[in-house]
Amino acid sequence: NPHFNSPPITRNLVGRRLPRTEDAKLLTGRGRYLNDINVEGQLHACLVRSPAAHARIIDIDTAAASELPGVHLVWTATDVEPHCAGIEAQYSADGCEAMTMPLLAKHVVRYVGEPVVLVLADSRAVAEDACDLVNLELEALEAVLDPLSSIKGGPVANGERPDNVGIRGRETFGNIDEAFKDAEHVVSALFHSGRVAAAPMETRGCLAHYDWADDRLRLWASTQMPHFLKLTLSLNLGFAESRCEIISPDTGGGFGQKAHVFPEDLLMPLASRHLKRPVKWVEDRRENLLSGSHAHEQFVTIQYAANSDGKITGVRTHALVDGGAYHMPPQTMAVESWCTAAVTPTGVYDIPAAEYVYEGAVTNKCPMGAYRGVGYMAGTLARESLMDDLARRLNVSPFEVRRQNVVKEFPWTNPQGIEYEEGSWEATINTLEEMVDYPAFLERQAAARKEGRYLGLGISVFVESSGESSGMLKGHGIQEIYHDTATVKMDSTGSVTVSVGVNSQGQGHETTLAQMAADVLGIPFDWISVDPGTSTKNAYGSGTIGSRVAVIAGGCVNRAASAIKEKIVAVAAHMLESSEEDIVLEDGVASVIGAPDSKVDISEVAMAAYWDESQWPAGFEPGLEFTKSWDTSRPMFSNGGHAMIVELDPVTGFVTVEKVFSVEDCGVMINPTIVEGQIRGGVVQGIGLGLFEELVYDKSGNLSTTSFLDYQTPTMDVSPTFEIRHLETPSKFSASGVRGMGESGLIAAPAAVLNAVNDALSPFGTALHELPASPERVLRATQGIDDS
Ligand code: MCN
Ligand code: SMO
Repeated sequence: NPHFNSPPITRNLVGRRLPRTEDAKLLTGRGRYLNDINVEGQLHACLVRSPAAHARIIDIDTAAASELPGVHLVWTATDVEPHCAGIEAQYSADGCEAMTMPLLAKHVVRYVGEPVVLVLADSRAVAEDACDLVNLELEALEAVLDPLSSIKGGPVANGERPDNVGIRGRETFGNIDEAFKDAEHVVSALFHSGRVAAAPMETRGCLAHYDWADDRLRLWASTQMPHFLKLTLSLNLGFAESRCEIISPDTGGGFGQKAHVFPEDLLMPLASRHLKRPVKWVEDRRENLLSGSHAHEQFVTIQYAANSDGKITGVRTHALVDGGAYHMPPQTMAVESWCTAAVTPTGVYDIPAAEYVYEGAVTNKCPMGAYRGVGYMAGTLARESLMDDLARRLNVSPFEVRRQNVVKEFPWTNPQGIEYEEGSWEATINTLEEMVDYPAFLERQAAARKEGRYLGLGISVFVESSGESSGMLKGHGIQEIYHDTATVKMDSTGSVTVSVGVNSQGQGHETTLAQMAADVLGIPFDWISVDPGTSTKNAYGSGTIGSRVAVIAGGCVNRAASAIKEKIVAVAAHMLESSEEDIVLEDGVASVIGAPDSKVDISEVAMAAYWDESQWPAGFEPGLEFTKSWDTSRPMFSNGGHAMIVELDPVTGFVTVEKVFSVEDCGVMINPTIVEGQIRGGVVQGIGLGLFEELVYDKSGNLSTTSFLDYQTPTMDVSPTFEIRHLETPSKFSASGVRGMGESGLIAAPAAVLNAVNDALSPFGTALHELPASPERVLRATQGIDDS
């Protein structure tokens, strides 16, 4: 695939704050979500889920459930296994061992919430009642719950990995031992980020309709990876890919959770084929919190070696993820510890030597999946919080220690050999310092302390690899191919349809991809409608993950639209009796440079391109439609940072975020309003991780946080005010110079929260190294109890 060597188009709509096309529909309640879709004759599914963390299945008595009026099917593993033995997952990072997740547990259950029995009935209520009538006879096995001890061996959580290791690896770059031997200062800490859930507002679900008359399967699914889901279905269930269509309706958030393939996604098509009836499954919040995949829990030990000036000479990172009972397909538990260790340790800093270890512990808990900033969040938390520990040790400001270590010259190659083309890394630190007015803050903080009020300032800067691509993965030694296509079609009246292979969960692609296409084609915005990957009959794609749509789908759209542009220019040149080089397309009009009266509407050119043979240049093929693919040739990085001011209440331990200052550099912004929405949303989720959210298992492996009463997500009442500034370093390697940014808020905000809390705690002489910084933990810290 070609590079984009320079921004190939004039910017007109790209960069504008256009209101989102999709909002009129979504904000007036006219969105069509999965649960709004019904097919005549559909049955409703409910699953019996394991009540035990680890147990042998002695017997499953389904007789009473089967006899309940309205029940059509009751399946256990024995019924399902002949069709599909489970979903195997293995990531191509070194030391990642394959594991298979069964569709329904057979012989043994391995976490509370694991699917055991599938019931289909006339309504969800009847299906739930039938589930209550299923009698599971279980014999308890020892539940393996502590990742720190399980990774060393002992009782086994899942017989497929007798050593409890899902992934393990180590790498060394540069002379790390020497760096630590010669160090003047060594700082180190263990950071624990709590187990959380992505908790999208719309829970998981799918509706399978197997049409036996023409042997076709249609699956409506709330997913971020429709094409991958289709492939998985066809490979595992024996559906030809051509007989299978995935339709993704409007989606109420995914945030990484819907970037998986779940057992339920395969069970519903299987059951639909078996009964020759449509089957619908929509989970409730309890199921979503129990088994919708968990996220971000890691134990990261990090060490810096620094010389007497505070220049860091080496970094050691050990990242351990509590991976749960299986690899979550397809990305596995590698998404956390491997990603943290391999991608985050040097960040924006010029550190010549690095060593890292990554480990994934298999435990009897819900499997670890993706959630916005996957792997990056825990790594950034460790790197940026230890940076503040170093600043305290050296008695310099958090801005100063970062400025001293930040990379100042580009291109920069980190010790692992990853090249960063360009970034505004130092400018980010300076801009944040200016935005918070640091000297003024210090005065305000000192004055407040005299009144018994505890203010804190925390900062955190990041570099985010965005535009997930084959090039990015190859840079990290991973041999997985990502690629997408887009189809752009201008019809004979000039209106345009853009189809991409990636669907939206709320990111605003219908707006931003139209802005990009409009600029290439020189037509008004409202001539374009974007069909955001609603059916897999459209273009092909690797999913809305890794902040890749602006870069990758945008690149595909640019290439397909550019091919149409060439044909429009050819016909327009013919119509205007000019040469192609002299034709410009702007505002829906094709005109000749230097001869403004020589012009024709692009809609007329389009009509001619289809229906007027007399206007076709020699060899012209009629029609204006192209499908093009694109993938970046190399990793694509954006950068930025956040500063937060918090106030800590020493009586309740409650921390309030007063204000957030964000700096973002995602190259050229397609739509600054959308970019800012992404920052605000991600940062508020980061405040949730930083202060409130935690999934808690009790001593027997039961999840005690199964509703929004006990799992506390952030809401408007804790959302702070924001001040956002943009820096703009266009990429030379993407269409329009864009870089991705959809995860940046959540990548870096939790570190800023912890740093701010620790700054507020400094008069108490303690610092927290654990998230969330909940009121209990903060109060203990004010009493001088150091948990770490
Ligand atoms: N954008 C832009 N200019 C840029 C870069 C991006 O205007 N230079 C716009 C894009 O066109 C897009 C949005 O910002 O409308 C995010 O773009 P991008 O960074 O390419 O990320 P993706 O579109 O690939 O979205 C995925 C990303 C991920 S990985 C998670 S997780 C996440 C996130 O998006 N999940 C979300 N943001 C989310 N937002 C909502 N509302 N819901 C989710 O589930
Ligand atoms: S966690 Mo985002 O779906 O890469």
